[in-house]
Amino acid sequence: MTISSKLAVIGLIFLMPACQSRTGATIYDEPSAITVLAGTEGSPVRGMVTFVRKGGATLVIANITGFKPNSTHGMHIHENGDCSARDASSAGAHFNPTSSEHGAPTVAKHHGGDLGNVTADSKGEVYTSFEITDGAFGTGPDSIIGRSLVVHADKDDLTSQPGGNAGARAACGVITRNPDRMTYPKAG
Ligand SMILES: [Cu+2]
Ligand SMILES: [Zn+2]
Repeated sequence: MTISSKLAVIGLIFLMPACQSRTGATIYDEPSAITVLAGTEGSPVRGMVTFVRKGGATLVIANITGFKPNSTHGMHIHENGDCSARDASSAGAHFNPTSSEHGAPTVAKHHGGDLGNVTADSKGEVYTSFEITDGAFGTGPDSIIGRSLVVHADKDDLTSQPGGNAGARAACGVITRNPDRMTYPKAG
């Protein structure tokens, strides 16, 4: 992304009073959570991911840069809201409130924090949104607030235990409530 297009995106955030999502609901009216991803030591990966509750599902909106072109990366919610370690090992294991096995978010057996993979475009950037059935924003044991989001150096094979063999942690961010309902408009 060029600097001018970045400024345009930032401008949009503040100038669009109530962006309509594709389903017609106003995303700012829904409970929302957000994380700012910072690269682990030596990693240029960074970004912002928002989570918006939509009925029984959670819309995940990911804007991440710094990957190699056309590469695929596992993304998970991890149990500890702690990205302080240089390799983000402090984030702990996958968030797993139901004591399940690791898997794809679309199959029955998966960790509550399993978000599958994101794929970077030719510029190494990810602009995507998708829905998951997990992602409560409350204070119960299934709440993602106070957990962390981790993107990995490698692809999640969606099968290997306990973490999909997704490799090193490329970036990490603590998930917090999003009282300002801030989000990026979906690109593309
Ligand atoms: Cu992970
Ligand atoms: Zn998992």
